[in-house]
Amino acid sequence: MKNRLIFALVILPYIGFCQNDTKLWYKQPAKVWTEALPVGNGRLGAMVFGRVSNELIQLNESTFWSGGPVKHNVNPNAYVNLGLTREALFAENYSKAAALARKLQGVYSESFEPLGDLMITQDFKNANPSAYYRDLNIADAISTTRFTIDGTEFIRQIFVSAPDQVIVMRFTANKPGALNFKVGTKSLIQYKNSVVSSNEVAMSGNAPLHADPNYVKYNKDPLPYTDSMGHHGMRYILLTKAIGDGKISTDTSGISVKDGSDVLLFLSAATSYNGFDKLPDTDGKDEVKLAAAYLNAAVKKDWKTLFAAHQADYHQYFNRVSFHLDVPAANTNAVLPTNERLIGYTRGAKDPALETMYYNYGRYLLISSSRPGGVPANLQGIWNNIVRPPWSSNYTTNINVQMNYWPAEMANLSEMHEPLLAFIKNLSVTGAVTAKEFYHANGWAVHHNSDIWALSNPVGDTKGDPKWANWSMGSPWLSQHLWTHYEYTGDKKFLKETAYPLMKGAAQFCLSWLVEDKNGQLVTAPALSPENDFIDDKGQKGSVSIATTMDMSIIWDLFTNIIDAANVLGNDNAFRDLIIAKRAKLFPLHIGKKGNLQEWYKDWEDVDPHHRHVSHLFGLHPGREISPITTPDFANAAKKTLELRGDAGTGWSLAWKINFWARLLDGNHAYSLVRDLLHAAGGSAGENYVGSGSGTYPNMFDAHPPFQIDGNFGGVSGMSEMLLQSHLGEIDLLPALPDEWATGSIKGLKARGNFDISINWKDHKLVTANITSQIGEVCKLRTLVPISVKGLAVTSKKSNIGYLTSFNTVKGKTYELTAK
Ligand code: FUC
Repeated sequence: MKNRLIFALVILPYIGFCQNDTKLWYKQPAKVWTEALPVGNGRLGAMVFGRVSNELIQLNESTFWSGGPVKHNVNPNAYVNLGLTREALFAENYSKAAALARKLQGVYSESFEPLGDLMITQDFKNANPSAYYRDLNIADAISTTRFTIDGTEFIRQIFVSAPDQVIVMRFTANKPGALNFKVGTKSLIQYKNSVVSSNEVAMSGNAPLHADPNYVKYNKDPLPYTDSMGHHGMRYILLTKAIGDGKISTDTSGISVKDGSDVLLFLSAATSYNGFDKLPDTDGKDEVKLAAAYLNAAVKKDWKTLFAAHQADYHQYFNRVSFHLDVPAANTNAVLPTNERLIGYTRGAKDPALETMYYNYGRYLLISSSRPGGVPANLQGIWNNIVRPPWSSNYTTNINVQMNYWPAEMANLSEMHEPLLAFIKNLSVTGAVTAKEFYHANGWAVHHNSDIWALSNPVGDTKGDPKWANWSMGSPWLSQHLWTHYEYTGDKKFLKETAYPLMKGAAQFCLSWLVEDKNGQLVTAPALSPENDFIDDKGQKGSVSIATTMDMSIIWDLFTNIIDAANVLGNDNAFRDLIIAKRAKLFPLHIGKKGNLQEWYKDWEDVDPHHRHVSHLFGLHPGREISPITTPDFANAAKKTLELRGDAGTGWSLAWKINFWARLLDGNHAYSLVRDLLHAAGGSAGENYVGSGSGTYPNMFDAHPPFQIDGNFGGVSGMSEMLLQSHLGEIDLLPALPDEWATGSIKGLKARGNFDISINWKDHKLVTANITSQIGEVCKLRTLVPISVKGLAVTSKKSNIGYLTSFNTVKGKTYELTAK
């Protein structure tokens, strides 16, 4: 203990580790998956365990899913039952409506599959390693494992290159000839190993043709590899090649390296996935050719060249933003290995650098799991080691996939949003068939589950609980991302050619889906408030009802965005006017008897008042219908709702609540949820971190539990919203700064209108800010103190909250603000 203190207080400050916010490090190898370290390039992912004699690198490829293109018209009875469900709902027979709603359901989504394991065996004859260390350096996107055996230091480094599309590992020993190891591959999916050449091996096979979700237990074969027609799931291949000194040889068990000292291992993988609508076995890509092309190009380059290209690529994204908080003088927690550091933090240590590290880590994870041209980050990003993973590791649209992308624009990673935007386009194709065949509706519809095949029907197979399966607001909610992308970039071509037509399609679905209640107001029926249950005024429990607040808020949001978009584009006025008229008839928000924002059509009780979903606050975040600035009464009601719901929740629920409290301009409450999200999962001691307790695993993955990446991303979004908001047509600087973040700075955030923002603050007060106007929009600022703008004669006007300052900007110019 004494030694540790001396190390912490005397040595580490010199090496600058005290403020460590870019290195996850450990003194022992990973025992379990949530201790292993994730690396990735958006397409290829690896989990590095850092074991000494039996290293394990678990591998993923983002397009490797079970199944094939969606087969439509899976439930021809849906439309008739939609009518019957509505009849039951308007007759207030909610249990009958729930039973009928099941009859609207179709097939389940497919699953994201693990590719395989790379096993590295290094026989040290039971000698004990000393000086063991492993880390993940998120400033450079590289992981290192280092240890010494019998006086020889062994180092293994691994990164995943986006420019070269391969995983590169380097093995070194600081004594010539000391490097002896074997490399083998295996998979939980059907596979076969073969030899390609004297230094290259291959593993290949097919994904399952279908994978039942892990909670579906009634099918005889939950994981078929073929059907009666002889179809197969997509093909995959993993190529592994060693290059270096020493003697390298191969056989079907893998690659052997003898008497080397510096060896590179290249991993290249590809699948036959060829788009959401193509059969991957008969109409797939040539995965062998693809993987070989990546590999053969990469092996011609040396480590230095490959690493330099990787650095240049990664840094262009990661270095856009830097977030700094002043650290208390004796921050001894920050010098601990990450697992111990999380436990210290959970026990109450102040460690602002851990909070900024969580922020940086979320940005790292987004850059590593979502790249233009690829598929969106799923429930686990691109990291999954289970064949029937939790919730199929799919795209869940009643909160999760959207949360993955909340930080994309504001944290200056707009390009990483692209896979989701492209996916939405795919969904509009399958969703048009679903809308038509299930409901005889216009436009496109998406329900709560999807997959790489852009599945859009309500899942559940007529047996699923409607409270999740029948939620139908996927298309309007996802459309918000199209509008947000435009708002941040100002890209009118994107708005005109891509976003607006898709948003309009979602609005057309909503117009078909809405019906009039007896008061002539437009309502949704069936309507869910994911995944909560009510108790109606007769004491009946149910989940399927009419016009939930979430449904109405999502539709209000889409309609408002459509109106704004049509005004920007200056066309489609007739449709805009129709939407204006319909928006005015939407069933409105209500304040309940407890002073809360009403969740249901009527002021009913909740079966679980502390339910993890708080979907009825959609209008507060990610929507813009509710705000203390524009609608103080509804904002107070939203606050009451949050108080009644309580802070506790799953990982993503905690993350969402950070965003809610930030939007309520309550930085201290948001901050206390940041602390909850960063809890070592499994209780304050953090020892039992597998499978219980929400918060953060030792590798800093979010614990739902189990691992779900949405909490990591929602956390970044929430922390950004504490420092900058721009959803109300103005840029609010430091809207929810907590007491604990008294002094700090953030550089490179984005605000809507395509402004780059850097802010410095001291003793809880704004000091200076720099705003670069990328497209020359008018800059409207809200600050808690009056400001001056260098070179401009502007005055700050007092407002209901803080001060407003407005000025015209010139494209490309930076404006320097100073607090008065
Ligand atoms: C939603 C949530 C669950 C979980 C699942 C993947 O249905 O209610 O908590 O996050 O998605």
